Amino acid sequence: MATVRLDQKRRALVRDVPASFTNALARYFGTGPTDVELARQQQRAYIKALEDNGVSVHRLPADENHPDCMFVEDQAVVVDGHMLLPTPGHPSRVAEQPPIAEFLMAALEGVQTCTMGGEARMDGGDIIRLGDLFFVGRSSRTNDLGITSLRSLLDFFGYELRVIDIPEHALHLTSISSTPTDELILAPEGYLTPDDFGDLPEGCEILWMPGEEVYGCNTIGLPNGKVLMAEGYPAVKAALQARGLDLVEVDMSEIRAADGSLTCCSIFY
Ligand code: CIR
Repeated sequence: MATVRLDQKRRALVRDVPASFTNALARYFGTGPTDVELARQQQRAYIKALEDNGVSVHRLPADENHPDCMFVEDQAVVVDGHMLLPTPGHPSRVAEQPPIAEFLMAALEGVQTCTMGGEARMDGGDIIRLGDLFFVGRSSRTNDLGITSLRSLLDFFGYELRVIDIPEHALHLTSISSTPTDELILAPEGYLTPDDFGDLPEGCEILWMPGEEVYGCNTIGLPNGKVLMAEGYPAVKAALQARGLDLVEVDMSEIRAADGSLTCCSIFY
């Protein structure tokens, strides 16, 4: 999950891959997954990579009625122990939420939870966090009313929120960007521009990647200094290594085929 600071990434929730995964929504990175066993194998390697690097992972069972259920990031927004349960932007994904919400409410003792009403829509995958500064994508899944709900939560903490318009050829903000550390943003040329992010806090910078490595811009930084990244993105790899970061590469091919990136597959809480 992209809404917790690096030092808060100790526990992650994931959800198993259903046999119906071949029916997952797919419009951007692929034409849809075809091999459920391979997706499961890749998810196991992803979980192992998190566990090997100090994250305790809880697995929820798959929901066969919801082919996209493994993409838990979209279903809950956890910020400093508070939780916003968004109304997901795609109607087929709305009913994935209750077991995730139930688990997080039990795990986060005393958590303050807010929900969205009316026409507000948001996928958690539209949010990234750079220390105390947040960015939200206005996308085909996240609308202005959804952004207003998020702003109310962040105002409570005094955190700034900036809105970025997501180009039509991308799904979410996290599909094209991430913060591998609390000071770095990875972003692809041809999708985003420096103006989208505005002036960054002292010591922060954007690493611009070639557009063809857009998928590689989604990474997960961990408290032990390691960064999980997808296999096969040499420019991203070189840029992170040049910053002294230690990388753990995972094969995401079958998950990518359903437009899922690394962050989409977990919620840190
Ligand atoms: C969808 O279209 O909703 C899924 N197939 C992919 C969701 C990816 N989630 C994310 O970027 N946070």
